[in-house]
Amino acid sequence: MEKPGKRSWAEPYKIKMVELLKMETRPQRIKAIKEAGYNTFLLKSEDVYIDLLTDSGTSAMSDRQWAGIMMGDEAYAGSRNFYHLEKVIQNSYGYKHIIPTHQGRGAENILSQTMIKKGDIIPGNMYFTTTRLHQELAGGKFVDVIIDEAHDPNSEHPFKGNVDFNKLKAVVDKYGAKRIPYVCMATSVNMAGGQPISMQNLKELRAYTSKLGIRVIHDMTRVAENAYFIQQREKGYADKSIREIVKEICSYTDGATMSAKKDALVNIGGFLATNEWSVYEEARNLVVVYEGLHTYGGLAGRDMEAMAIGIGESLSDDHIRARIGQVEYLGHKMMDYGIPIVKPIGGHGIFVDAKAFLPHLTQDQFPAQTLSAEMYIDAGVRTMERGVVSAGRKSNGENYYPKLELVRFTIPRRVYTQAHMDVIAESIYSVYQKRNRIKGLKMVYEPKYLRFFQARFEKLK
Ligand code: PLI
Repeated sequence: MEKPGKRSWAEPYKIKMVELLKMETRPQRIKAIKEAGYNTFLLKSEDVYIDLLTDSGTSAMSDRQWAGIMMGDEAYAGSRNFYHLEKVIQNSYGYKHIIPTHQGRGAENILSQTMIKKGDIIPGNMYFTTTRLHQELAGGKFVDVIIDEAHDPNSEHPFKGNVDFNKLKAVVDKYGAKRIPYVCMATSVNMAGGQPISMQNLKELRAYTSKLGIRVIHDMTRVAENAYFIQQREKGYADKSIREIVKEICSYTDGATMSAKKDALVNIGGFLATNEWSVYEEARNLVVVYEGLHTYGGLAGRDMEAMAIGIGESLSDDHIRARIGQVEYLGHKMMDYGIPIVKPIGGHGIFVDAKAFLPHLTQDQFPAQTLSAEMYIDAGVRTMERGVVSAGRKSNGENYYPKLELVRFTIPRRVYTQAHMDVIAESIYSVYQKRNRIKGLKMVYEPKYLRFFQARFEKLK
């Protein structure tokens, strides 16, 4: 028998409970996606076989987290679980003041209302849908200052989440530092394909903004995944733990918004963090208007306990290695089949380049939306459009036309097995083989905000 070459890794957990899946027939799936207006957000979950819509709130909690759920202190004020969560966030991330929120966008709303005035400019390393909308609703304007490579699916730049200082300086020169309340810096940039920012770039960002008196606010939704890429790719970090790297990242920022539904391994929850007392005071005042008292912020005590425990688990090196290892396994399988994907492989999913996959469709025929629907029809795999539909419209009504027209195959944490990854790769290969015959879509219903969630489409004849 041949000796193994590179040794395999395996998940650092075993399975104690399973959730049974149902697989519909192809005609049933064709009917279901038509009824859903060719929008995977409008499918019923029970009609889905493998659900890669998002990694948000879809991860499997550990036995310890479930035990924490039983330890919920459901007091209206001053729940023991809040103080536990506060301590874990302060120790793990280093931020001083914490306000829990029901999820990430709750924190974005409060942050935007606290910091942004009408006419303000918020530079950021690529937009995120809910983040930008809250900035706009508060009267601000988002300006993209990410490096050009982030918009190129084929660029192999190891840190596509980096800020381009020429772009940032141009924004400062044009508008003046006084109109910039903060730079919105995301770790593991979602819309670029889960791409990391380097520690070096972040240090330079800190030095540059400090001189001008501009804050850095951290969208830390997937900070542990970013830390993994720093550990693997950046000089000087190979021997540092994920925990140490995460803490260093946070130390170069003034505050953060967090959707704990991703990295932190819970089904619901988020928080706003700040090192400034005055920001905390204002935000603490607003949270009671939108979320709930500042010691629960829209969460049950048990949710805060699960989050406190999940944060600890998310910072384990073994966890992150297996999590990103699984994403990379799927990515390499797709590349072996010749599928055009965003490179390098990102942290939370595989992003397929729909423009390259369906080159005969124009962006107005929604290639990514189309491919996402086709993936569901082929094998019941639910994915998400991240292209022109997600990008939405500018305040003047014009469509944003993003360079990236992607379908995201998002991998929930600790949920699916390697065999599921094989099924997904085989399914996309089968769709790829008949790509020339795939027709595009037209939008027949468009909601005003975040249209990708509820828009409806029909097949072009
Ligand atoms: O979905 P929320 O409200 O808990 O979080 C909003 C949010 C903020 N920032 C980033 C980078 C996100 O990825 C994010 C939510 N992302 C979702 C739902 C996703 O499917 O990627």
